[in-house]
Amino acid sequence: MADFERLQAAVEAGDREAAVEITQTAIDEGLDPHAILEPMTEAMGVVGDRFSRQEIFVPEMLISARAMKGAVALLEPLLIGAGHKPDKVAVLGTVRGDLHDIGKNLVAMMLKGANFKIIDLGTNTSADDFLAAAREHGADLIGCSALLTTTMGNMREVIAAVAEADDMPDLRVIIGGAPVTLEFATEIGADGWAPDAASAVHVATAVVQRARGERRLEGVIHPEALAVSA
Ligand code: B1M
Repeated sequence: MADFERLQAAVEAGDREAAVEITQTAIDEGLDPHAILEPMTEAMGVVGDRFSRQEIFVPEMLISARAMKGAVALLEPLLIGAGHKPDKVAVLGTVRGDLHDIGKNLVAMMLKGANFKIIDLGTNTSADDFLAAAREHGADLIGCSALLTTTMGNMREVIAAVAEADDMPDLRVIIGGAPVTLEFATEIGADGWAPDAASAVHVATAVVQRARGERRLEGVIHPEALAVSA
């Protein structure tokens, strides 16, 4: 039987092989992929706390990230689901100066499952790169991720660049990442904000629907606003 405590411990210890093996067992048992993700996300929180207390350093954070990525790769087809028929395009990336990509990758997988075609620009993405990719692929949406308090400010550059690009009037921007709040999203003029990958799907979809005139919603779209308006 899949042991979630062992899965969390494996990711904390950076034991990729064990994380992959336990994840495969959980998949074979038919467990919900979102439930399988939980102990891994929990593990990254523990790793971050240990880093803050200087009990571990960057290399240990990195091997935990690799263990989680190895296991998440197995979950990808389940998170995306069958019958994927893209009818919206999103350009995703972690902002300039930031190398964290696990959360952004989860957002990408879940948006694919909600029929978004994803153009993933990876990490350390400049405003110019976001814009060029949006133009090239006729994107409906840009999704920016940031995990550092020192890089979340770079989301402003993306929003300013989109506002200046008068050839893409329907292009919208949603933002997220651990330090990014609704208050910050409001302050910088984002179209949507989501605290996690699952709610990013609802927010992204609603933002595109509003841009297409299919839905009326005021202000920054966020999960609570959607619950109220549903
Ligand atoms: Co870094 N790191 N790190 N790190 N790292 C954090 C973020 C930190 C909180 C650790 C800590 O001190 N407790 C801290 C930031 C402090 C701060 O700014 N407030 C930190 C630091 C300081 C650093 C360095 C500066 C360390 C150094 O060099 N001295 C350095 C910076 C490098 C850089 O980016 N320029 C650094 C480096 C790294 C590694 C490269 C070693 C590695 C990243 C590997 C990788 O991603 N490939 C790493 C890791 C692994 C972490 C922690 C431990 C885990 C991050 C993670 O993957 N979480 C992290 C501690 C923590 O998060 N508690 C930490 C799991 C993931 C599923 O969650 O990414 O939050 P998350 O994504 C969530 C939501 O935020 C949301 O949905 C996701 C899923 O539900 N979400 C979105 C994310 N993007 C979204 C976009 C959306 C919507 C929702 O719309 C578009």
